[in-house]
Amino acid sequence: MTLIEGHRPITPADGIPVWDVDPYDADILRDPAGYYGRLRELGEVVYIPRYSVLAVGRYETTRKVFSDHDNFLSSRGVGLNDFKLEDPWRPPSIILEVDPPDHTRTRKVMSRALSPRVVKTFGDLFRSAAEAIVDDLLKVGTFEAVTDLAERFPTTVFPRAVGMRDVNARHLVDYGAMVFNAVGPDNALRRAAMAHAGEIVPWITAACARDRLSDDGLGAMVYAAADSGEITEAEAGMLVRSFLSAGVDTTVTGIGNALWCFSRHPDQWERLKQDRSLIRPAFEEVLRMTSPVHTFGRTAGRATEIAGHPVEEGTKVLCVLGAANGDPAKWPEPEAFRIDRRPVGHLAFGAGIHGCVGQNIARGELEAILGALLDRVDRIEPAGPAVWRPNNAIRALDKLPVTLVPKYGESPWSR
Ligand code: OVM
Repeated sequence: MTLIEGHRPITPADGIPVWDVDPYDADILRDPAGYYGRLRELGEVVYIPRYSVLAVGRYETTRKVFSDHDNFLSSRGVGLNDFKLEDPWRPPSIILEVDPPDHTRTRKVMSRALSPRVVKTFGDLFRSAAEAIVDDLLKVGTFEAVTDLAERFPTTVFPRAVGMRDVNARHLVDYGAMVFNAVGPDNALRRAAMAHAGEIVPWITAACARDRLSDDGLGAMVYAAADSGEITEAEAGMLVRSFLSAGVDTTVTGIGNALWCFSRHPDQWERLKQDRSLIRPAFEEVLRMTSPVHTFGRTAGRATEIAGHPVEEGTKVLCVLGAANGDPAKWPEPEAFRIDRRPVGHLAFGAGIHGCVGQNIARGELEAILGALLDRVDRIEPAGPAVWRPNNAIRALDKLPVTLVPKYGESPWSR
């Protein structure tokens, strides 16, 4: 037998539905609702022969597999490639692509750096940057929100929060595209993203060194853990790389998707204008509705089971977070965007020991953007069709033309 995408072909247990689909087909990635629905409908777990993987998309089962780090490993990669059989494209992440007990030590350092207490100190930076960008955009009124707002804000504030001395917004965004497309198959998307590797990877690696970081940012906090002997100097550099891998594309996508939701659901923007205490719940609903990270995988580290179906050791399991976040068995009227839904337990940040360690900073960034918009903007209107950008792991927009209609009496020129 030949190796398919670097993992061992499996024989699925009898009773597991076989589905001849390519989850990484560009049309599915652009508009995944039908794929999500069919995946949930077919069963608790399905077998996809094209990649010789299992896939789960019902809420309870997806949550269970995704958080069961004893049976379903991260150390063999969270994409289609099994790191035990094939070399990864870069040295594996020491927080994402690792299991306990190694994971426990690095995770502790990152949770300290990204704790609510630390994130709070970035409040003024996030607010002033959000206000300046929104004021700027109100001067033109109509603009392309992916580049001019969704990419611009995180690439302005995040390198400053990390304390990067070298800033290259384009490289940060392109590196994110590489990291997230890399978990998919060797398709055109992955190849196109990887085409930039020769220039970007060395730039990223260099930017993570201690002397390329200020002494008052998140990077310095990680290097302080090296000084105290908790981690090595090399590990500190690797953890800074994780900030740059996971912190840019995800928040760019969160902002873009939030603007997409509000421009398409003006009644919910009205509701938010009436009640600003809904800013945070509204962002959680954006995350549930759009699942910025739509799919991450795990590898069965031993013979186990999913919903009573036997699973052999070495099996890759796609956890389709986007499908779970739209499961009608969990979420009443899942396709309705309701900012007061308070979707506790959504899987957009994952679940379990690998649950997003940066979720507080992500919420802080979105709060700043939505707050600056609420202060100034009466309506967020579509100014053309939204275009989605297919990515093997991220559900993000490629183009989102919008018009911001200022509140009466709110002139950016007077500021
Ligand atoms: C990392 C990493 C990369 C991508 C995603 C992520 C969502 C982490 O390099 O540690 O978490």
